[in-house]
Amino acid sequence: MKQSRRLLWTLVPTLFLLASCTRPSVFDPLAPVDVAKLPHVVQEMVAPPLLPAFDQVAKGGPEVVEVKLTVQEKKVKIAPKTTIWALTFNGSVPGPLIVAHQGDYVQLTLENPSTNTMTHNIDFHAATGAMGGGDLTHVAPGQQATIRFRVTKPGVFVYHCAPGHAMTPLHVTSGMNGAIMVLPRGGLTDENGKPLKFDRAYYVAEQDYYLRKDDEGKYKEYDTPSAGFADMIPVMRSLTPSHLVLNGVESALLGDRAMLAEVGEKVLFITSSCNIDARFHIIGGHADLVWQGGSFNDRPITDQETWMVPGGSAVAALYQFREPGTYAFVDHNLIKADIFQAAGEVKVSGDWDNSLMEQVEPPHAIQ
Ligand SMILES: [Cu+2]
Repeated sequence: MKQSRRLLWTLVPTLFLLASCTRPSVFDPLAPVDVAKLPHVVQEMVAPPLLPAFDQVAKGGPEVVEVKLTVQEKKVKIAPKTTIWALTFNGSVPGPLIVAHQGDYVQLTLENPSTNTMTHNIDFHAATGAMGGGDLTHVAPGQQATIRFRVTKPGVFVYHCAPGHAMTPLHVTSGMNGAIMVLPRGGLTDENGKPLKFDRAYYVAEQDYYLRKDDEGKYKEYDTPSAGFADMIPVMRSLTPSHLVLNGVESALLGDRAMLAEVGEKVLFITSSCNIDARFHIIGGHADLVWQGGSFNDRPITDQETWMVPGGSAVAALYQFREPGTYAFVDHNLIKADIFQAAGEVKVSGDWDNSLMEQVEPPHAIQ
């Protein structure tokens, strides 16, 4: 009896020590850090739906991720008979997806070339203070500004131009919005808290435009970007977009521009809508995991048919494709998908699995 009690007293501290050693250390994204001593990495931006090169699991401690966004005011044909003055970050709608890890700093340079006509800025929903950086980045044509902010919350978040008052929705609905993904340093975890790797990732954003037709029923074109603003306001007041598309222009994600995947792959979709509510659905499958609200601090919900993206936010969803074929990627307000053009495609290659679905009889005359 005495011996077993002695053994117990020996074991208890050992077990306690072991437990404390195996417990994962909690990363404190607010812990003081000497920013001047952090390594810098330059992230080369790419146009959506693609993402820049990144590590799913951070290789070391926090770093400063340098990103440059150049404002481009440019004419873009968003539909067969509609050409607009798009206001863009780096020329694409949405702007490029930025990727960092929790606790990193994003050092963002916003450049507004002298060839542009308007003042722009950028508000990051992933940042804290100063209107998300918007107050510190108002740049007139010919100016640039740089901010550095710590990404303390892991998740997906939108960024957008926010010059103030009516200019904010005018710039956002002219294309000036994008998203940032802040990964946990140890990477994503599934619904059970277990480490999760994905094979590919795509960024898809819904874009609403508010354009006016002329007396002949044609969408008006303008000589300068701001010339159309007065016409946009009354259309905006109806809260009814004239155009709704995915990734800026009709057919941006259709046909030979469809997103690609292979059977068995886990694909992470970062979805956003900066202004209006969206509800995404991929026809012929299920989102195995959805980080509702966009926070990677929360456990993902499972097996969702459709996920909501409230205007002004981003949400991540993970799909494992189990059958080959072309999947329609839609806003499942089907009026948005099929009367407007808020639809894209994912083309999945691989072998068909009859155990999941099989055509028992092709369509034929009723007998
Ligand atoms: Cu702007």
